Amino acid sequence: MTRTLAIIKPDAVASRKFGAILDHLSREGFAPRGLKMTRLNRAQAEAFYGVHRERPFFPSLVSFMTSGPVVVVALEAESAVSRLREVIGATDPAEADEGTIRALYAESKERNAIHASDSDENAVAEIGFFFSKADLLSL
Ligand code: FUP
Repeated sequence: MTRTLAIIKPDAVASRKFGAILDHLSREGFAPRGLKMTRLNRAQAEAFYGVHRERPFFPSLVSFMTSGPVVVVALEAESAVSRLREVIGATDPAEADEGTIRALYAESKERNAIHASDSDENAVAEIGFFFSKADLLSL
């Protein structure tokens, strides 16, 4: 078993789709190990997406990610990182495979419902960004 981090983004929380997304993750075999609702401040959003700092979409992305609450969940599964990337689909929902979370719930390439870690190394860092060891529990 390995771990990954998902963030259900402000679009999906505001539109009350986060429950359906958590259920989708559960049905796909991901076990929650840490879960919280929080609102990112500007410094947190800029740090979390720091790799994109020079990209033209960065200011808009930070503004969106700080626009309302998110639901952050540390998930455990076999090959959790690659499995979750499959389950969420392509960044742009118009390009996401049918039945993926972004195809089902995302509004646009920016307002795309969910974030998922893209490597095991980033998963460890991103889980640590939101959760202390004591926050991570087994069911
Ligand atoms: P992903 O790993 O699928 O979340 O995609 P990226 O790491 O490439 O991008 C991170 C976030 O930046 C996306 F979820 C949405 C946003 N983004 C845009 O708004 N426009 C773009 O052209 C690319 C990414």
